[in-house]
Amino acid sequence: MSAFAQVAEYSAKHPKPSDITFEYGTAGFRTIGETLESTVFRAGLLAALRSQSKHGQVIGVMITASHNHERDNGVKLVDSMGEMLQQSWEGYCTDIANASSDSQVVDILASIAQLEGIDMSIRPKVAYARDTRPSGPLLQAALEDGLAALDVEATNFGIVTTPQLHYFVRCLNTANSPSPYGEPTESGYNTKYGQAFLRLVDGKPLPSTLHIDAANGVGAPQVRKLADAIGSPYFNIEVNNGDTDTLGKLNIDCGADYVKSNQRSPVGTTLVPSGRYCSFDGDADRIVYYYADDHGIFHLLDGDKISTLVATYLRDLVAAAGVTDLQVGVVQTAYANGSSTSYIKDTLRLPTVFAKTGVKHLHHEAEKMSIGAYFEANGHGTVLFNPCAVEKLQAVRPATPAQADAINRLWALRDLINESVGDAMSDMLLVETILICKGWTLEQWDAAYTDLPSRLLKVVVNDRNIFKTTDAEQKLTSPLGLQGVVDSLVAKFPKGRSFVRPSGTEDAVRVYAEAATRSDCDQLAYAVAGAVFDKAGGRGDRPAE
Ligand code: G16
Repeated sequence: MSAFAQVAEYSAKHPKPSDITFEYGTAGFRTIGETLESTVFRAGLLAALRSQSKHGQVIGVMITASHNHERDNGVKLVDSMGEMLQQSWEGYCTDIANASSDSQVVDILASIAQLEGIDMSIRPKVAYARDTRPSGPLLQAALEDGLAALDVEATNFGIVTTPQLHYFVRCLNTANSPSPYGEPTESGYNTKYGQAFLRLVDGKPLPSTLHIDAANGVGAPQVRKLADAIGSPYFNIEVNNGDTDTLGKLNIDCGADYVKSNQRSPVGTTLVPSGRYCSFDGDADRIVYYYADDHGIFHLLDGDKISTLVATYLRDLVAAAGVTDLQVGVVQTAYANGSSTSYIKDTLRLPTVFAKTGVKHLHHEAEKMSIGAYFEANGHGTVLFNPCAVEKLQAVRPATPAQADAINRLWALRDLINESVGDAMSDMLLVETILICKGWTLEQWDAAYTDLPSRLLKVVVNDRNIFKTTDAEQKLTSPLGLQGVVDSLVAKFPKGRSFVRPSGTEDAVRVYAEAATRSDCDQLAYAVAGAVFDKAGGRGDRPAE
């Protein structure tokens, strides 16, 4: 009997909407939740094939739309080391999602199996989870049909954060290796990261309460469990926007994306000078910090501030450990504030490279560095230790107690960091560790450099697919002539910089601008957004200050 014998029958239960073309974008498929049943079913089929192509290793499937509106949902595949799906498979995902009939679904599976030389006798293994969205149960049922159609050995991790699922996948696939990543359970996750945190902060002065805005998403229950597991005044938290039961609250006027884009505190949070605040996004893979100064002015500590803090700390520890030839580097995207890039290059004297938006792109660049810190300005990122760096650290024979301490701290930091993907909870513990060890307030952290004023806008257009970019998404090649308009607007403002790119997670075009003053920056951002609206089929209200 063919391995795909049952697929057509199951597929008939999840017909594809004829009027939608799906695309595996920045972070998998994302659109209105109810329209995604066929796509999630088919993602289950592909996850099975991917597992077989990896000789039966576990592949993850996460049902989430992260920072997007509650009515949206999405699905993405997690590769065997907990990283994002290998890019060469993204095309398969798009192809199968758009197959117009059940028999075409089967044909595409058969052709992938042949192209990839897959041994269909291997039993596939898939681990899956979802966030708190109302369309989650419907999509989960579709996924389970996809897994049943190919007789997958499936593990349901329930409602967890996206980075927790990435962690579980890595744990499952390294369980019998010389370096197991950890226990693939929520409590294993909390114990691993919690214990590493306590090892690093032990004996230091206690910090004040950290107020966490959980975007009314899955991060709320999970960070409470983490705090219970840590059970120490070193992690004294208060969770705001932690309501996952009331419909219509997820990511609304709160969460990391709202705080970063609007540069203001989330709903229900009144900032008190010297208070400490951070926001997760809806599936807790991003984090930003913020505070109010003595005049009540809001200050944001975004992904750039996190990467510079972390890179500085790692650079100093590597120097104290006396390891030669071990270079800390930083990966950024075009959204990185110009001041942060100058600070990394000129003050920290660390190498920095640019990648396209999407942590999958940054991750691959960071893998090339000895110790690579990658963060998008929106607060999505992590740190990677490359195997050569690990070997060099293992080879060091410390000559002094200070050197031994630095090496121990580097190992503990590695245990504290979720190397599979950007993770708000692990990143938060990392930032907390560094601040506690340095005895710093958020204001002291912020003092390293001053951001150029920046603005991020969204423009809704008839067809965002006409927008094509080059040069790490900093220049438009289509629509023809629009880049020239952007360049002429940028030239009018001192320290001006602006770029336009289509979102891969929302039906919109993003406009970023920065300039020497707030007023110049806003003028530039709205002028570019207006040009996009006028010249590329803007819909709804024309962007205006
Ligand atoms: C996802 C990706 C991020 C990306 C963001 C926005 O975040 O994982 O790497 O920066 O989307 O992407 P775009 O500008 O293409 O819409 P999340 O937190 O929504 O998963």
